[in-house]
Amino acid sequence: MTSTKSVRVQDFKRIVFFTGAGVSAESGVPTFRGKGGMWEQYDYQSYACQDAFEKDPEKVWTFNNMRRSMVGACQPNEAHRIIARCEQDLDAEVTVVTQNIDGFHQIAGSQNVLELHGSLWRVRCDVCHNQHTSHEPSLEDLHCDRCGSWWRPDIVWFGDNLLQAVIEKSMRAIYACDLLVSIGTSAVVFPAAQMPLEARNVGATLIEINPEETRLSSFYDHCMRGPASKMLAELCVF
Ligand code: BJW
Ligand code: ZN
Repeated sequence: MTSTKSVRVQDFKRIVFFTGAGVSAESGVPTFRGKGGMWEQYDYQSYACQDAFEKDPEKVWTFNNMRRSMVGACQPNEAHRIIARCEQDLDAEVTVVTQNIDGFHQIAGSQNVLELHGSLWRVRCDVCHNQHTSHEPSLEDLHCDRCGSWWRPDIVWFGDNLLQAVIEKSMRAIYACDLLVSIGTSAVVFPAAQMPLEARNVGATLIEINPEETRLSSFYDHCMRGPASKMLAELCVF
């Protein structure tokens, strides 16, 4: 593994930033796993799968409204801003493939963002296929304005399939990239966990940014151990 000092983002033409909860940690949004993670306090079987929603939609909505308020009170951090600046300032095609549902990449100015696990701000009706997006800190009307059924948070829960169109666009970007930077993901949730590694098959340079080692660290060309904002500031020198 060579030093990242030899890597200049300016030398790449198609860059993918593949992000997880760790990129928003410095904004004050808790990650899912590890110390202080969401799953320490809320077990995913009761809050993050379709069965839980069907059993007790109010409980699942209380959880998600709490998160809307909490995330709504936070802001994107320097890591999101550096990634957005890469899209704006580099002579390269930049794609953000994110597992995050907070929308921070878009708020920071990234335009080419693919959300693998949906959005905290979008709801859908599985009865009449209506959709609604709002940044209200707490969604007041929890029922579809067309047919009256429960709105369902448009988040990809455990056991849900990811949207095929989003997977296809993400894989297209990954198979075309010459640099992939994975940031702040524990790489334990499938199919997302495996996706960055596909970039190896097309000869791309792979960089992992994470304060901790992950189960997939050994597959990366370079690992930068530290918080996302500091490591990205070192990597992306304009
Ligand atoms: C920093 C930092 C700083 C800290 N800077 N870094 C057995 C084997 C294989 C697969 C399965 C299995 N059993 C079940 C499955 C399938 C399942 C799965 O993968 N489970 C695993 C947990 C085992 N997957 C699914 O169900 C998916 N669907 C699917 O596979 O469909 C087909 C199917 C259908 C039916 C049956 C089986 C298969 C869907 C997965 C959806 C995940 N959704 C969630 C959100 C849930 C709801 C909600 O939010 O309300 O998405 S789960 C949660 O984890 C969230 C995240 O996007 C996702 C990934 O987490 P992430 O981003 O990696 O965060 P953390 O917290 O894990 O890690 C943070 C990292 O940041 C750490 O490494 C820190 O070190 C680092 N960090 N500070 C940089 N400052
Ligand atoms: Zn409806």
